[in-house]
Amino acid sequence: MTERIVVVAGALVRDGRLLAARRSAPPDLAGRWELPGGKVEPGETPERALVRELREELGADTQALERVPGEWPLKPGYVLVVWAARLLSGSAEPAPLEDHDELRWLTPEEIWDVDWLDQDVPAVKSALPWL
Ligand code: DCM
Repeated sequence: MTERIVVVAGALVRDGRLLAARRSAPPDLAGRWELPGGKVEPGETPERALVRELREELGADTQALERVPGEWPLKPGYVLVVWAARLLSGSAEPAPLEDHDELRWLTPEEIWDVDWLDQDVPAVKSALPWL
């Protein structure tokens, strides 16, 4: 059996803007932008993993809303899935606490102004209807 590690990322939308996060590590990904998220742990649902990862990485309380259709290969054995998500009322403002060094809330016109990770480009395209 081939292990398949699912990485879940959030299309976190507020007021018609999408949150983009600039990676600070590892060196080959640093400086590129991504939808924030991380690996789903064994026994964890993607929705719970996303909420956990966004709390760890951004210090924010979020809700996973619905799956963005599609899945995208990362490195061998890894696949990226995306959920639309929102900030819960009363959440702290997202901040780049770990893994990232800058955040931007992008309007639809600004979406392609940042240097997205290659594998995130089709995921971001698929998330545009949620903006
Ligand atoms: N990853 C990605 N795009 C994302 C989120 C993560 O390509 N939107 C990749 C980067 C890592 C792996 O998934 O190789 C695990 O992510 P992390 O290091 O954030 O747990």
